[in-house]
Amino acid sequence: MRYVNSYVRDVLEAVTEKNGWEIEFIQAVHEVLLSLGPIIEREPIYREEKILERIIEPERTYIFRVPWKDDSGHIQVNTGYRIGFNSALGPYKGGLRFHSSVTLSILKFLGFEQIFKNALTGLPLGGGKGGSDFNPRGKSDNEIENFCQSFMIGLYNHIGPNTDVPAGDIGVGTREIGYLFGQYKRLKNVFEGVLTGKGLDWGGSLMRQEATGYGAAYFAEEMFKTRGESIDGKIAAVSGFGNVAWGVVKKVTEMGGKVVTLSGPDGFIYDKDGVSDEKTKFMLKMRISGNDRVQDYAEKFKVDFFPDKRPWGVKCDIAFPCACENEMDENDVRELIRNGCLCVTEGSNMPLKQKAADLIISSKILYSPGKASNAGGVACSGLEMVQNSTKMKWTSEEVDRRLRQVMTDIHRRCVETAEEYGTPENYVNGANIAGFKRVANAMIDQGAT
Ligand code: 2IT
Repeated sequence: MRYVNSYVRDVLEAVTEKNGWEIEFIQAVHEVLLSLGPIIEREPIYREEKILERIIEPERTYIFRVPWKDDSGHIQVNTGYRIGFNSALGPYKGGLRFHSSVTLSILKFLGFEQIFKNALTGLPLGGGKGGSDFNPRGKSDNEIENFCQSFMIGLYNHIGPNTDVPAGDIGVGTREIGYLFGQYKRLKNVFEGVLTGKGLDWGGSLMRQEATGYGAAYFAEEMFKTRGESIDGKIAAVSGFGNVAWGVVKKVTEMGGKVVTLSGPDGFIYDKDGVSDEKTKFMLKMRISGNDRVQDYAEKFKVDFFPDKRPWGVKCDIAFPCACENEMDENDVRELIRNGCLCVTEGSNMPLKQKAADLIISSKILYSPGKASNAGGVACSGLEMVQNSTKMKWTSEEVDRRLRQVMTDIHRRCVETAEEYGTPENYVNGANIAGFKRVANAMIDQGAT
């Protein structure tokens, strides 16, 4: 089990008492703080400076009403949120999630994770997250636009290219970013890089769509290299069918691997021939349809569909959870181990329940936490910000080269830090300690903020 330092224990007890009902946030705080024992022990200054007490408290949180009119003319009301969690390294940066499951706890967990993820990229990015409990499923394009415009009325005063730069997440893609951006421009009378994930003709970066999935595949490749192996010839199980899964499928296939599963809230599909080419394009159609179901794939390509099941019982060499938080439990991990899985690379944020993560860490499986392996998305957002502020546009080769470099650097940082703090091959400790160190030191430099 993990070594628990007394300062870490005290802070965990306090946060649990204070925010006990925020289950996902508490889970994320445990996941990070339980890794920090070795560095906290070595550097008493973090305790003296109350870094843990400060880092678990968002710098600011906006919660606002989002009224909008549906197609039948009725007023609907949702809750909008934007959390600026930590700005020690740069403007708040992180996505907006539009999903029925969104609560303050979900966004606090995502914002907290984002701090360390963004720090790991080495780019000047603080951590933030936002969104709404708005459910895009079954909504018309007109309703989505109405909602986005109203959401931006609640938000525009609190964001800006040097303050807070939101992006997409679940339920927020290029279309939504477009509506949000258009409304911001109108309200502020300025065309500036306030959001990332923009369309390619109006400030977006090439490769941003691909970046999260490609980054995860690059990270998995780096992990395999440490064991003299590669993705080439490997079978991959992927969950989800959205933006992250799409990028993973494309890059893994290009690297010579074969992706045999995708999943949705309705179940999973098994495609023994592999998801590739036109099937990959169909993933985009499924996403845009707003139906939120993967069975359409099985019907279209005549492959097996397993209703209400997750894909982790399928025999695979690599598992890429790319759907949502807490999508894998202990039993799933046991199945993967039993079937000889070599590597679990997280594409989504905190997909493993705490016990599932503990089990996998104690196994020999290569395992990377999302804050390391899915950092390619936000890293590319950071590159979009650079292009916006210099009014330049880089080629896809240029962006991809930088993305790959960022992922290789994150991998190296994780490996070196895990070793330095006495837990070799533990990517969770490596990622948490390396990310924490950069943020904590910046916080100390900047005084009691
Ligand atoms: O979870 C994530 O890293 C994102 N949704 C991307 C955030 C960003 O600012 O690009």
